[in-house]
Parts: sequence; structure tokens; C-alpha cells
Amino acid sequence: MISSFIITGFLGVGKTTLLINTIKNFFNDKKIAIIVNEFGEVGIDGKILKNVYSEVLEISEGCICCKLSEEFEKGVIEIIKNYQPEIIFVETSGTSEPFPIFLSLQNLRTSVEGIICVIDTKNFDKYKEHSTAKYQIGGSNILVLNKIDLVDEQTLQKVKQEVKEIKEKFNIKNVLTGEPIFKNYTIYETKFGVLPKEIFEGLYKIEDIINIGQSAYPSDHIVKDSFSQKIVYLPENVEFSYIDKILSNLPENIYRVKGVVKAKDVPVPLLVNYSFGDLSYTEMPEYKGKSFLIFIGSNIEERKLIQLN
Ligand SMILES: Nc1nc2c(ncn2[C@@H]2O[C@H](COP(=O)(O)OP(=O)(O)OP(=O)(O)O)[C@@H](O)[C@H]2O)c(=O)[nH]1
Ligand SMILES: [Mg+2]
Repeated sequence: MISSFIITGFLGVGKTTLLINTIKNFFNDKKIAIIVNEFGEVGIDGKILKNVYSEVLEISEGCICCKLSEEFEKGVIEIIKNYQPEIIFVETSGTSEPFPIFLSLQNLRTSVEGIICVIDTKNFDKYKEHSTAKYQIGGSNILVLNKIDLVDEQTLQKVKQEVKEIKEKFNIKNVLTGEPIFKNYTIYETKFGVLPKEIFEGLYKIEDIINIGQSAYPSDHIVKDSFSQKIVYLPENVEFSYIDKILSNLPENIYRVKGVVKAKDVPVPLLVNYSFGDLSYTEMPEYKGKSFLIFIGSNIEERKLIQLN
């Protein structure tokens, strides 16, 4: 039977980074397929992942846990038929909940070996009130406190305690019996999502679950959390300092920015990564597409993000 893993977690917490490190460290000799769903019209993760591994299916412009569930299932079936992977990894969008995806993978007769929820330990305070973030924790059995290089011991312990409380409260339950669906869970602490091998050797395999009503999980998360996105295409004569200044002064309702910037005074395209105030640029010399930024946050539709003349 084909094994599968789900990687979930809020916007920008380090899901793709964890996936890349996991594949590099443990799965170089295996046939891996990756399905990635991003919140945004233009996929970035697919491009990054394709540099590491070739069998990558991107499902964009919608959420695979609700709007795109049919497309997701079709994608899984096709990838199994055409590629016969040994293991499938699914990276959900930062605004998806993992449980419906788990049910789909199980219905498609893959063996779900773990639902990994990545948590940004440094920025947890800034996003923990979103219901999506709570259900992501509640619907997972491996909780990963990531970015611990950016926090002190006290913050780490505080976040760990909060995560445990959310887990207890939002643990997915069988609506028929009231029993928790995943009996146990484990917490790991990581930098750049580097996990021990045991996780990927079937240690946390989830038993088959049958007879769960649809009402076992809420499906209105996007409406409730009212996420929105805006894509801005940039002219190629833009200066790096201009973009950098904007990204260094973003309002709090913008959580995540991704994109590739081609600035006239920088010789290579730059991959932009912004999450909750943390900003970084990585060179992406092989990138041939347009210069653009995707802004994700709450109620950003009305705002003017970048003034371009
Ligand atoms: N300092 C530090 N940075 C990290 C760590 N893990 C990830 N990052 C950085 O965080 C940013 C976002 O990482 P991604 O892996 O793209 O996050 P993601 O969860 O896949 O993001 P979305 O798919 O957009 O929701 C990148 O700049 C990463 O390099 C970590 O442990 N420590
Ligand atoms: Mg990602």
C-alpha cells in the first residue's frame, strides 16, 4: 500500500522547508510524489519543490480541504496511476484544515502515516486566534514547534503549553461516539523542520477511520477567518530598496508575502519570503517568470499595497 503524509500549519510556518529537508534527509532513494496546495493565484512552492524533486502536482486557486476536494482526489488518483509512487506527501495551504484531506487519502486507499502540523513558535501569538490554526492543531497527530532558533527557552515552553491546550480543546472527535479520533499525539521541536527519521518509518501511522459524519469538522473556516490575497505584478525597472522598504513596513493585517522580485539593481531574481514581520530574500537564478508579489492577510482587498507609477 502507498504511504502518505500530510503537512499542515498556518501561513509561512515552514511547511515547504520541512518537506524539502525531509525528502533530502530520508527519501533520496524512494519514489516520492508531492501534492502542494497554496493560498494564492500563483504557486511558488511547486517551483521550489520541483528543484528538489520532479513529481510535483500543484493545485492552486482554492482550498483542497473544501472547494477543491474533487480536484485533489482526481490528482491523487492520476499521480498513483501515472507514477506509482511509494510515498505521497501533501502540503496543504496555510488556510486549509487537514482532516478532510486525511479522509480523502484514506478513501483513496493510501495508508496515512502521519498528519504533521508545523507551528511557528516565534509568531504563534500573532496567528493563534484564527480558528483555522486551532483546527490544524486539533486535526494532526504530530505537532512540530518550528523556528526554535528564533525564540528563548521561556517562549518555547509557553508556546508548547498553549499548543497542548489547543490540542486538547480542538482535538477532532468522532461525532457518533464523542471519542477523540487520534488517540495520541507527539510534540517535536525543530529548526528548519528537521525531524528525526522515526516519524517517517510508520511510528505514528493512523488507524483506519470509518463512519465519520461530515459534521466532524467545520467547513466554513475561510469565511470565518476571512483571509484574502492580492497579487501585484511589478515592472522590471523597480529598485530593490523600494520593494525592501515596503516589505519592511507592512501593516499587521498582512501575514504572508511570497513572490519573486526582479529588481533593476540586483543581477538575479530574488525569492521573497515574509511571514509575520520576518523577511528574507533568497537568490533564484533559474527563475524565468514574471516579477510579482502575493500578499495574504485579512481584509486586504481594499487597501493600496504598492503605489507603482
Ligand atoms: N529562522 C528560521 N526560519 C525558518 C525556519 N523554518 C522555515 N523558515 C523560513 O520561514 C519562511 C517560510 O518558510 P516556508 O517553508 O516557505 O513556509 P510555508 O509554511 O511552506 O509557507 P506557505 O506555504 O506560504 O504557507 C522561509 O523564509 C523559511 O526559510 C526555522 O526553523 N527557522
Ligand atoms: Mg509552503
